[in-house]
Amino acid sequence: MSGDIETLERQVLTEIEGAADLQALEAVRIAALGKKGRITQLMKRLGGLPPEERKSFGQAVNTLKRRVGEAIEARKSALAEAALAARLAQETADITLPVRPGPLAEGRIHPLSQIWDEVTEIFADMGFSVAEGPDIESDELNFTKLNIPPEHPARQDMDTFYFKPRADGSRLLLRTHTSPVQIRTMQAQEPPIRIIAPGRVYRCDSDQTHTPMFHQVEGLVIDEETHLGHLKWCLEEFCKAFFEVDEVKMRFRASHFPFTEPSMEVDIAYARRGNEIRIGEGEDWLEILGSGMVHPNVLAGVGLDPERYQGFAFGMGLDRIAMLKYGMPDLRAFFAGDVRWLRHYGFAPLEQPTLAGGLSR
Ligand code: 2U9
Repeated sequence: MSGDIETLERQVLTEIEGAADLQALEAVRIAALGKKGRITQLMKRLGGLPPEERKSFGQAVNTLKRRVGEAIEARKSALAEAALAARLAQETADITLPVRPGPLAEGRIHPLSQIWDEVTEIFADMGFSVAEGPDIESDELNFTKLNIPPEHPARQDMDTFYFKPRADGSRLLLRTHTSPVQIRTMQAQEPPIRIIAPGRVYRCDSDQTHTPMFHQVEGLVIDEETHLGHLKWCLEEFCKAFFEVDEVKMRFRASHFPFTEPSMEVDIAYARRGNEIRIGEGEDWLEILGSGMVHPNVLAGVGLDPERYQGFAFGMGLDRIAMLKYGMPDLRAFFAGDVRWLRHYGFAPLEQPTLAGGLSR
């Protein structure tokens, strides 16, 4: 009898070792330990044995069951491991290879994201950090702190989207510029400050070159002895880097903003050569940004002594400079979600703009 058990054990263990996959192993398990399996059948003989043999027989079958069960588990792990190793060997990907044609290669970076990265890269190289703030702002931070009191005409000019008034009469609004981010930064940290604030802004306006939501990047530098020369140098360096030219002819035109004094709008020269537009040379002018020295009232409003600190600020429409740089005629197409447009104007996803490697390729 114990000879039978040993033979069965050898047979079953051999079958387990020989099972080539999980399915074959399951078949072996059922044939041995299933309801009608050989080991299960063996147990049924127990009743017919003389009482003195029953105990040792029962123990021997139980030991057999345990060993076979353990062998099956061990084989199962080995097979699962082998299956995983085979799959891993087959599924290796060489991430240094270029993207193959297919849906992945179809993806495009939106021109606005591209411009955002280019501008950030240029100012980061000059030591600016990026500051952010909420899209929903208070009247105080969007206007009052920027030297735009309640009766100021700029409040109307900006075509503000207001929320319903609150119980105390105050109204929240969608920020009309990213300037409140600079106010928040000045309230939170001591000079020297050197930040850019890129983000969405909102004005109730819509035509070929205006959308109710658009993007700005504004910059702010606050330090002791900051002057117009710093502003001019900074914006010239920006324009050369942004338009990827060695020299750029620029014009600083006197202007007016409530938050800067003096204020200047900045134009760059361009020339039309046949179908091509040359930026930085020629006799025609393109307005690209506004700028100025931070108004003393703005400095005082955040608790900075204007006798000790000065600063310069600038602002530009990201969508507008994207249109200029990449020759896109209609701003509304930016937000239409048309893949044909994106395929035409978009950028390759694996090419990040860097000053060393080139901003736009
Ligand atoms: C603080 C102080 C001063 C930000 C500035 C401009 C000039 C400007 C426009 C460009 C085109 C807005 O997108 S646009 O319509 N912006 O001309 N912005 S100076 O001046 C600041 C900001 C914050 C505390």
